[in-house]
Amino acid sequence: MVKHSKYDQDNVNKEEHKLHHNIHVYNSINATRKHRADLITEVTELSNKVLLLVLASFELVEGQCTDGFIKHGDSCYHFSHDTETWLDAELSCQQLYGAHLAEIEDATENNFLINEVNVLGFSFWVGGNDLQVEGEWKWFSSKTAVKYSTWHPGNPSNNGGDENCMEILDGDGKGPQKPLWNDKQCHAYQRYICEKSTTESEIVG
Ligand SMILES: [Ca+2]
Ligand SMILES: [Ca+2]
Ligand SMILES: [Ca+2]
Repeated sequence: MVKHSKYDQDNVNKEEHKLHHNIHVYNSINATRKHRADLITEVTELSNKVLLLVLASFELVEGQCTDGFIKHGDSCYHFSHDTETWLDAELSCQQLYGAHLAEIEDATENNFLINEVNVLGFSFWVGGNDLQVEGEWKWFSSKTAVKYSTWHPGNPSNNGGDENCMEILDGDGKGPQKPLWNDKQCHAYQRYICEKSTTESEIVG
């Protein structure tokens, strides 16, 4: 009887031990699962962060201007050293840089450009023209009407009936310079300002 009871007790102990062992195994499996889930979450968060960093660096590259261009607002500008007729200036902007002659939308953009023109001390072609209809000034690339303007007093003058292209005057080098716009004969040779959006990629070839 005692022996039998001892046997039972041993069995009970064994079962209890097994049970504890199983609970322990179960708990550790659960802990491993949780650890794994935590790890996956961590890795996911980390790769999201890496992705954001990569995107941010792309944004940085995209928002910059290529060599020879100056950034202002959402545009990059190139002030040429060579001189061209107005049409060849536009073609140079397109073919060399994937850009166009600058289009001046507002006072902020104009102020930025005339400051640069003041420093450089030359007159520059920009994209305005009235080639299609005399007196109707349009921007070449966007084909939009010239709304904001800072014409030199008495201009556009259409002197000789043949002034259809827009330049930013260099201020004649007199006193405090204040470059203003002038209409000029399109076949004159001038430096020129190219403009392209910071998000446009450079056209090669
Ligand atoms: Ca512009
Ligand atoms: Ca004209
Ligand atoms: Ca004029």
